[in-house]
Amino acid sequence: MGDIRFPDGFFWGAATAAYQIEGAADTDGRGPSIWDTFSATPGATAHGHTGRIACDHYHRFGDDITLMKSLGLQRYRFSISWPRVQPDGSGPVNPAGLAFYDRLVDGLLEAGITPMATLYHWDLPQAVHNCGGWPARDTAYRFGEYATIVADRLADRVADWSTLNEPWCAAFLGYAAGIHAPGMTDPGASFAAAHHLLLGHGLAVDSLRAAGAESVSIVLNNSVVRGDPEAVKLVDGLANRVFTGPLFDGAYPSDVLEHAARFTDHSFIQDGDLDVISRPIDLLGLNYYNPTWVRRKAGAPGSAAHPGTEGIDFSAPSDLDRTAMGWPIDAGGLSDLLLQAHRDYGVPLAITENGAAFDDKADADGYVDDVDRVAFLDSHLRAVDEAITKGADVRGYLAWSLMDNFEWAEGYTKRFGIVRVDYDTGRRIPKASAEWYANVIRHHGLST
Ligand code: PNW
Repeated sequence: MGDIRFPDGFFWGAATAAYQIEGAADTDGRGPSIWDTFSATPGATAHGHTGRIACDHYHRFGDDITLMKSLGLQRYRFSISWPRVQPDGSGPVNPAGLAFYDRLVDGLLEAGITPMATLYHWDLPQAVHNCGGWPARDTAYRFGEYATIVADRLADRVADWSTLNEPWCAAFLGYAAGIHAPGMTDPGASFAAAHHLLLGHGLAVDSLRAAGAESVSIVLNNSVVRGDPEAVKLVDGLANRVFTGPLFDGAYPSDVLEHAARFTDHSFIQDGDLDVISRPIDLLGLNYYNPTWVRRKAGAPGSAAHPGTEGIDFSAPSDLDRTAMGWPIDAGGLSDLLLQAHRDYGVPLAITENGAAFDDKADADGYVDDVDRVAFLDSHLRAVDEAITKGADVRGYLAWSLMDNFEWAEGYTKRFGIVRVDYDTGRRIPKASAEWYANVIRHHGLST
């Protein structure tokens, strides 16, 4: 081994999402989102936790920027809350909501941190859901209009934009498995949702271009699928190619269409949609947590998030270490992900999320010596280096997450932050992993 240095210009940062950190759910005219409704539904989230207060980043963003600066972060990826900007998801804009993102962006720029804005990280305005949500075509047009509002306001200062975060989660965890908002279990609706998310993406690309955005991307959580070739092909289709086919080839793969025909007649796919969806993008953001293992096994229930996978077993090898989410740790999957994407899509890549929840033990001062998280991040950065060495065009790395936050269905019970949040006082305390990461950034690499 030896020291690892990353390419010149490779960027370092951290990521968050609006509903997971902002709180201030009723403040300054924000409208309700499907996550407010879902998290208020008994049994939907751990302990009934909600994002109503979360990390109170809406009020503490100034201190959070100071913290980012002290860690040496070069970039910060955040998402914009659609219902804060447009409380009903269409019609009147909420000036106070837009003004928050003005303050955030100006503060970041003043601190020398490059903002990377994501337009949609799952907090659909409830009013849009009430009109049909993502299974309805109109939602894509509303999203395109919302994108214009935000881009017209911020693109003079924000160069780097993503349209959607992980449309797979939004469509299939939200509408098929029902474990994310809006909590539906209707596979047909999940395929329609996926299509309208993609259409909304394409329309938002046009909005962003028209406003002069410099770099436009989408963030996917492509699965690295390992196991029996036949099962791998099916799950790769349902997790990855259902999105990357339309985005990069301008067509749905025929095997995916055939499989989905068990649940839908595809009548939501209209002439011209694929042209909009396949608009060129500048960068593909990839979020990586773990691979997916699949094998044929008689009687296996399959995965509700992958419609029609009865007879496939999704369990990971039992010898792998796991995070507090129960997710297997496999850093090699990150090199595989990057090399596959490099080979298949021909577009520059960035890691827009990577990280892990562990059972953090805070000392009396709130300090967490998270050696497990340091080891996780270290091994995954080595995997990024390996992919770059083998030719993948990877432009940067963002840790998930800057701070502990509302982990969706898991509420506040799972901590992904490199900074601890004391939810009683709101205090932020950098963990050992934050100090380690600051050092990685300073050295632009790792020492062995
Ligand atoms: C991502 N899955 O979510 C999200 O972008 C973050 O908001 C989230 O906090 C982070 O990963 C950690 O969970 C995912 O079940 C949630 O495959 C679930 C899955 C994948 C990604």
